[in-house]
Amino acid sequence: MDTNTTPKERKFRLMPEERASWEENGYFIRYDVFRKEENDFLAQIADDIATGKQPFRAKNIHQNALVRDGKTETSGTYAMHCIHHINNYSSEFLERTRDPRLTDPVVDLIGPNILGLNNLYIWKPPQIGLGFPWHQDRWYFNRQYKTDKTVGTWSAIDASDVDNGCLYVIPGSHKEGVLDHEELEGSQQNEFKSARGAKDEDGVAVEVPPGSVIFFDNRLLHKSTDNHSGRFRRCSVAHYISADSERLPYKNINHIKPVMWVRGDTYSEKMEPVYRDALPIPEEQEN
Ligand SMILES: O=C(O)CCC(=O)C(=O)O
Repeated sequence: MDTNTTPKERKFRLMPEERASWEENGYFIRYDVFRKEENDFLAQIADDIATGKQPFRAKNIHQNALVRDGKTETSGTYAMHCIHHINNYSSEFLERTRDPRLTDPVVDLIGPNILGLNNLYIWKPPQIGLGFPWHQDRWYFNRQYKTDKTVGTWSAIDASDVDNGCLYVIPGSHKEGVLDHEELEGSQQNEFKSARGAKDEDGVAVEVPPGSVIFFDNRLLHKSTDNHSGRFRRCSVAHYISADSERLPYKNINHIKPVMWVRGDTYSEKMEPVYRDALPIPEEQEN
């Protein structure tokens, strides 16, 4: 499927000005990609997972660190930080990951055979939502896969601006290689390491309305700030990798990251295991 599509057949293919921005800046933005109803539907699924309304648990679900550490009290989705690998549990998120509005341009960037890496949903709740330090996603991917071909997509569920903790990027940083990453002193969420040497003064805020998608090179330095507003700043992040990549040896089969089939026909056994279906873990099997 899709392996032999021509650019003309791909309705949402990459435009020349987008390629120019991709090459020069390491990212481009598309507006009005997803309709409000589509994003509301997805957000409801995430909320239902977080609040136990789905008949399964997500394994990689994290509370906001201030709530987790007893520094503030709140509940429900107001207490959430994010879920990793949500398309491994939710067929709705998996469908979104495979949506041609996300994958058509990705074909033009890394080829027709595409797998899905980490897929992340972030709530960043009002007043307490925490930011992410400067980092390059490729630093993480380089520890798990041998490849040059990865693309990140960041889809805004809500308006995202400097008040509620939008993304910041360092344009052109994708050309400078991958920096060392280290534990950040005082980082409350302790989820991402920090790229050594990245400077705040080089960053630009990427404010986007709901329904927009930021496509970014996984070597692009990016961060986000805390949410100081009274609004949520929710987003869905999907990362893609070319199917001709290779997994690096892993020590513990239980820690192997799920990779999902997205589009195209071929992937080698070097990327196995590759999953086609979302496989929610029933609550009774969790312990
Ligand atoms: O959405 C955010 O606040 C940051 C997300 C991010 O940096 C990432 O997923 O790599």
